[in-house]
Amino acid sequence: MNIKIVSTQPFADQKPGTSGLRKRVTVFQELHYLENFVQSIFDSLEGYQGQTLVVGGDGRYYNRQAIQTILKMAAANEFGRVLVGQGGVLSTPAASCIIRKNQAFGGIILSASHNPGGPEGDFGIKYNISNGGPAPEKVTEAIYARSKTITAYRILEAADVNLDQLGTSQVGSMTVQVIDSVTDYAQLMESLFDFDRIHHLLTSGSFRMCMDSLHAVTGPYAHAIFEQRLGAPAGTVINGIPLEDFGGGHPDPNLVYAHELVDILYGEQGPDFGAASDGDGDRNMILGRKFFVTPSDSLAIIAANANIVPGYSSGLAGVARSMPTSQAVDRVAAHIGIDCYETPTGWKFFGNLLDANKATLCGEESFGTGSNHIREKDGLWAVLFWLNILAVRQQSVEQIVQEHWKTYGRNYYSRHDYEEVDTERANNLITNLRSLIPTLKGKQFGRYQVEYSDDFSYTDPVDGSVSQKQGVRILFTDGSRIVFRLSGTGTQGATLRLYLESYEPDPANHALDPQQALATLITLSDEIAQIHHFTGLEKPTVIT
Ligand code: G16
Repeated sequence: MNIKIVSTQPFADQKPGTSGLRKRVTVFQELHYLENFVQSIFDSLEGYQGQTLVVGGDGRYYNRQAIQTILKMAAANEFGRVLVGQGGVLSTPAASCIIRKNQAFGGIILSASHNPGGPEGDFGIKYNISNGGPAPEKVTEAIYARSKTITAYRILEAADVNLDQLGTSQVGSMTVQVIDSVTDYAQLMESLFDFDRIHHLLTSGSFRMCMDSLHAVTGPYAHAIFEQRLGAPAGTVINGIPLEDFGGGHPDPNLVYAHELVDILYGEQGPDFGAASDGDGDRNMILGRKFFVTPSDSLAIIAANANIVPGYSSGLAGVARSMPTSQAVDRVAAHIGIDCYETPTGWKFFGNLLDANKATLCGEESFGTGSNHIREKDGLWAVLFWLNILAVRQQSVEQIVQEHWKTYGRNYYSRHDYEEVDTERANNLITNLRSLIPTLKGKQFGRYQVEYSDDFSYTDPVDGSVSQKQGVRILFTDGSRIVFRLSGTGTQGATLRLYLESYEPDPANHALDPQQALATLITLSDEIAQIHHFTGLEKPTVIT
């Protein structure tokens, strides 16, 4: 066994963002770049020798090469066993499921999520801890600190592992087990949902669905679960073959990038239900016939209907949402009489709440929903949850949402993104906003009066850790909100996110277009933050 100790120098830019380290593929291909980060991960962990590591990715370009490197480094760093998905593929939720099921020490997930792939696209790497969830900030900070001082990494000189062949082999004294990417995850789904009822719905002939996997990782999972297990006709899953560059598309399940699905659902004779998931399978978009369900509403509706879904019928311990996510779920929690937690953006902040059984369901405006079944958000889980609700309630998606609004009121919601803004200009905008915070309280802007404003800070109720500067929010006396923050997942310049929300209790006013309902707040946000002035952009690049 020949372990090489390779001398290296630190890279200054290996700070993990909202969800791991995301960079252009070309950056990861630089000499030692990937290796430095992987060794920094290992160096910030304790007691992993002889333990199990789970490795897999969303199948994007560079996935296979990176996995071969990681296997040799894991062996040289004395892991005992690695479980790797066949072909190097594991969706993020499946990786979380497999870490938990096998009581692994942790996992390395290779993905840049919804960012485009291919040689000129993005790549990413993140570490998940033994609960199956993204490493909390204290771990990501330790990795970053190590990446700034690293001088060498360890790698075994060994042949590549055949990732396509199921079975066990050795890399030095470490065992590598290539496992089926789908089986464990599909079994977990079957344990949570009423598959008989969903099967009946999908084979009744009166209900049609379309699932768009956007040529990303969920293709094999969706084929196995919806078509093979639940009986949906072949062709229900579209773009179901994963491609290294996602077919040139942008694997982001929203109205802009999942336009093929949107056209199908909004066309004549469209199906009853549509859904899409992202590059690594943790995000979801839910559509009815000619009807879009916002992620915030989806979370609220899932919470309100959990009692009719087997895995959740014994009640919810609580719910959690990221701060910029709309407050629709808060109303459901208040109605049921359970706690609702507000966390910073990033799934890692839900981990402690789920482990401590303070929350059962979690969700984010960024098309992410999930539960305590794993420690990642889960795209196909959300689709199955909706199918279970539809199978029991026998109503259309639109009817279910409208009844929900009638009961709880409607939280009009939209997010405006300003992408690829010059980083310094974006930072100036936020600095300027922060300086305005003390002056805003009580101020009147037309019909809106500021109730309070702050830069969101979160104290974790389980371990007491504090995360500051998580987004500038301006709350008005009528419950409306404007939130500004910079994305932590982009790879090019900065992305300014503007989140807008207003509450409408009266069903007579529930049929407005959100941009229309939020028009005054949109104007106001530019007045306060001077978005055009600072970003130089006339209008948002993406509206969701
Ligand atoms: C990641 C995080 C999410 C977050 C999203 C957007 O999702 O896991 O918690 O909401 O990024 O973050 P930002 O607003 O900082 O860009 P994913 O699906 O990209 O892994």
